[in-house]
Amino acid sequence: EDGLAAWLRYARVDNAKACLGKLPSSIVTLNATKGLPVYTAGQELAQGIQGFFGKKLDIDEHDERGKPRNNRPGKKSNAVTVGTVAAYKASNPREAAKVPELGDDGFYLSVSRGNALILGQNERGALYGAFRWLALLGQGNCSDFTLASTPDAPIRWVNQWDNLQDGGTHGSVERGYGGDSIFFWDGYVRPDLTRAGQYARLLASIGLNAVVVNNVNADPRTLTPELLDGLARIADEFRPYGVQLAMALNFASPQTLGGLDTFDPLEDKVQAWWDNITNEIYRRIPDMAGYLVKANSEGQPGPMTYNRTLADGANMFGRSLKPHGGIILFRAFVYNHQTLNQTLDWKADRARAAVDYFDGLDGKFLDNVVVQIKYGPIDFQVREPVSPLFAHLVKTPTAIELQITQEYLGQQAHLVYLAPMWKELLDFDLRVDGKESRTKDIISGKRFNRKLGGYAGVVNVGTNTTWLGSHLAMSNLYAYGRLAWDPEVTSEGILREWIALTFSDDRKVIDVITRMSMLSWPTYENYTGNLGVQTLTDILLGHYGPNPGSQDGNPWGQWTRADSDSIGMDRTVWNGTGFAGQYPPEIAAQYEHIETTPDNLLLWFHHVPYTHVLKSGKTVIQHFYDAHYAGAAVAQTFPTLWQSLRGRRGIDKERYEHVLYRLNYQAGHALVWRDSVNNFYFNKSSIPDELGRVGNHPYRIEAEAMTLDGYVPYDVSPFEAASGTK
Ligand code: BDP
Repeated sequence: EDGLAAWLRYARVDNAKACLGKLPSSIVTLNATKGLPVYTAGQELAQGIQGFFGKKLDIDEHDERGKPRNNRPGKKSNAVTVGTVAAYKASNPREAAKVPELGDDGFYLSVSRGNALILGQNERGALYGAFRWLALLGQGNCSDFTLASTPDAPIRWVNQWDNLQDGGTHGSVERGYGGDSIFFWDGYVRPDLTRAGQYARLLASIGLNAVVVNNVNADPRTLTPELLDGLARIADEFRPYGVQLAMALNFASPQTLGGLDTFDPLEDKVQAWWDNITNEIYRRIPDMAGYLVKANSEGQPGPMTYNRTLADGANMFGRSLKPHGGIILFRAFVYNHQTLNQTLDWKADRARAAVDYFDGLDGKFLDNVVVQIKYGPIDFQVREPVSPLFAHLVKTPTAIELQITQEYLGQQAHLVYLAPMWKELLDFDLRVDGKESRTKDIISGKRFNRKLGGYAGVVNVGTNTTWLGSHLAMSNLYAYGRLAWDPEVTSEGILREWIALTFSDDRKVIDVITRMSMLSWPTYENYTGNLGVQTLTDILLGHYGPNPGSQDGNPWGQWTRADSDSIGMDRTVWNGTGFAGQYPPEIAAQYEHIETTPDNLLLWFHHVPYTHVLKSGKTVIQHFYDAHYAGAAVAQTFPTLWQSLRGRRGIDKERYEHVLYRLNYQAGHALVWRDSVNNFYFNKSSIPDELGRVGNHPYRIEAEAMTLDGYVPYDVSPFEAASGTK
């Protein structure tokens, strides 16, 4: 098992025999066309049932009037029928009338005594229904049931930060930790796109419906004819799975690629250039989903270059896409990384940027523009409050941007199961107009009565057979899809299902991996930066190991403002940057005061002495020391827990070794984290650890004390990240 099949292994289930009598004996597809989702659904059902139970089913294709296309003799009675509601109506109007109303992409699934009916509101809905049933069968659940399910939000997209070419500072997938791009190589679309199709299959199986295939830091060359032809080939690989292709654009393309003397969004020739290129794209890819644009952010060009508003910029794309039914996801991640400087301006605060820049723009966007907002106001940290921008855009559809690739969260070398964090963010009640306003209901469109909205997940899979670089990290992709479909499912429920399908439904396997995974986010938070101080990682380069000293004094501005006696970013209105005031009044009031701010966000909102006493009765500094020790201690238990699964069903040698290697590494790196962060704050504050642990590690063998052939000691910067500076 190399991970390529992920949760779609279709491995034999434990009680296969018990199910045999309850399974259909054939598959009927309604009006299926090869290369489209209903056809794919038939194939998946055959493959899945054969894999799970060893039972081979024939596929009978029925035409648009419900008549068999291939009249096989000896037709069996029990069948699983799969198709769209419309196709079912044509052959079976009376039964079809009983099917409950479904929303876009929804499905109806009814299993009864060896017969199954899987109907989609559209073609891909049928495929989603087939995959849902297969997920249940794969857990050994072959009981009768009826289910009608419509996704909570229409936008369930994946963002890939793939570069056309290798040689960027981070290789060919920006913030990707699973190898090179599966789409691009050497400036072109790869000749062999097998992996693109396999990826689409995984995404469809969890209800995801579009992929932005190139980096948000977009290369204008994406729009050259050769590249567009290549993108059309990717779209062809996606189509059988109902996954649509979308593209990230570089705002300055009319100038850099098109040779115009401007990219001002209000110039007619610029609009005409985009209209034309958009037509060119749709000529090749008629079902293209739309665009994603990062503008005026981290050096990227945008409308503000010409003193135009962000709405002027977004609407320009909206206009070009409109005749084709496409949508534009315009990112809210707008901030000026050059002028933000805390040393010059005490009130400078990157967290404020999104609301400040979008202020006054609500209602000014065309109806096919969606604002894509990172979950927190800064940047994918281990704990952030929900972005207040969700509460400001009432007339404008929004999507939440989550990160499946663990950029600041251990880069897949650390186990961090993210569903519990996402659920907290999605469940958070922003109290807009004093009414219940949960993030999930804002983005789905329910709260403000909008049609569009949803989810964008930065996934960044690569050519590695494990997709993300780690087998266990795949639970995050699985959870992302399941939550985008239905944010009510529980983190633990998702996990148990994913484990059963990825490894096996062996009770112990499920329990142990669930336990480790559910512990993993709080554990990582504990050893990398707690109390809302953010992940104390290196900020200027890789965003990986500990480097608390790099957090302050640079314009990228994820600041802790730690000095010798106090720490935390004062974001209050009365004395700080005013960020707390960007929330609706009830929430603003809560964050404004130390007493009502939850401890886990204390240092996000307030600047306090190290000796400040928390609700728990501990001082901030002692909590820091203790939490880093506690987190690192839990990480030490992961390898042992995993080892208890050795030889269990589904835990094959290849994956066992791969996972064990990473967990051992994590256990070690957690100690490095613990000691660097603790030493750093000990050096700053000079307040000793009550338990005498910090700065005192008698059991450790220091690297500089070893005699090793071929190794040379050198000075490490920052020195706290090393032992004795070496
Ligand atoms: C930061 C990443 C950077 C991205 C940027 C973004 O470090 O690689 O380009 O976000 O989301 O987190 O645009």
